[in-house]
Amino acid sequence: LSANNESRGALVVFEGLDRSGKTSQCGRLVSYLEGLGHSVELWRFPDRTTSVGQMISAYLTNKSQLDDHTIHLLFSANRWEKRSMMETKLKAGTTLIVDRYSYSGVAFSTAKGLDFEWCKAPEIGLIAPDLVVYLDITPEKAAERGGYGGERYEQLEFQRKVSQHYKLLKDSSWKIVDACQPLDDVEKQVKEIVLQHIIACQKGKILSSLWS
Ligand code: NYM
Repeated sequence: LSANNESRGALVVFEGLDRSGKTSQCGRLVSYLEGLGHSVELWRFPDRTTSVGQMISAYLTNKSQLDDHTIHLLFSANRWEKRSMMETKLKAGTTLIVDRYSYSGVAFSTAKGLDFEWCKAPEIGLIAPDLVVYLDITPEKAAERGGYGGERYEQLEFQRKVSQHYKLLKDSSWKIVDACQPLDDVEKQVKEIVLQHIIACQKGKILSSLWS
């Protein structure tokens, strides 16, 4: 597949519980797509490099305390500050592989008890992914994978709630991949699904906005 100036890149988002394998799969996928000659970049949210991202990072590592609504809006602001760059890249033909997006924002905050519609509202108008790959793993299996780190939210009971809330966000852009399979099998499925979507975007699939 050769890059074509007329065609846009695809916005591919990976979602799933902590330790579902998102970061490994995103890395493998990007190397694979680069090998095929695609223009592709790996992004992640939170993007801890910006000043908003540094506030988020301090919160996640328990160096600061923030009201639940406040941190929710910071996660959203962190996506908004990258929105125009995201649009520019996609229109220039670069595919973006994004480790977490608005679905994490809503699933984690609603798991804390915040209102679902309130949580979705600040995400309205962000670019809608062409594809959401949900790496499906039970919270118990995820916990067995070398255990969680020390960040906020990385606890079994909380991950159970996140898992339930993710399910409420599933729409037609989602593809559920069984993340309990061996990594190589997950990788193979992911590659196939993503390639199909990249081709659809090259053929002129229209960019749309959340949540419509
Ligand atoms: N997280 C991530 C949220 O609570 N809201 C968001 O909008 C996003 C993008 O941050 N436990 C949570 C999920 C993770 C944590 O993510 C940090 P990572 O992928 O471990 O850096």
